[in-house]
Amino acid sequence: MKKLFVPFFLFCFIVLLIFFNSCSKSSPTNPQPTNTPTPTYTATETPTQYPQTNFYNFETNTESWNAGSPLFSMDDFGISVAHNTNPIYCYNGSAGSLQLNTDFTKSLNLFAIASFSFSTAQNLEYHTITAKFYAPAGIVTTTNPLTVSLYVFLSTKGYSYWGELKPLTTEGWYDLVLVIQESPIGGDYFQHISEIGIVIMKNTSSSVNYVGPVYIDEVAW
Ligand SMILES: [Ca+2]
Repeated sequence: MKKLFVPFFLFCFIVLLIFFNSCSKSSPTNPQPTNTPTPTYTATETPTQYPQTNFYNFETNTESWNAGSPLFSMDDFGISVAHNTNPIYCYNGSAGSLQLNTDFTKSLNLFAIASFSFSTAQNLEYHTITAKFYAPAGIVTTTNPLTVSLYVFLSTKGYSYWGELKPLTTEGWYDLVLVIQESPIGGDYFQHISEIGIVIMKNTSSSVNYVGPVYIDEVAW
């Protein structure tokens, strides 16, 4: 039964991603006055982003990050997390990083996730989530590359919100960013985040058949 959750979960993510991409495209922009010498109104100020005060550096352990999501474990798919101390894969000379062991050889394995689940839902409106991600040589390609992104998830709504999908085309470190503004119209979703994570996606036409680790470090928000 567990295997049924993977395509379903993936499908939900993709549907929600498309929905919120479409929402972002319809966001209003401030018109530029062209012939009015004195503005008659003051535009709404851009809300201030909160400073990043939460840090996961993985210096001594995995800091309660998991493979998969609280909704499902990825253990059955050969995907797991471990603590890495090889300095090559620790960002900026730090002592540790999070190792996510992936397996993209199986037909059902179209993604791999490392996540952190909050014991109580968090208000992440106006927070910026950042992370460092290391792609080893074996997982990169320029043809139909895998992508990596940060995401946040609300288990109570079954709702996810993703950052930019970065294609894994070169070996090395990637900067991941997810800027969270106000919640979508009619909701306070971003005030009740239950999980954050990093997801690696593979499309079905990709020829990448990688089995091995990727690395995550310096997650902050
Ligand atoms: Ca570190």
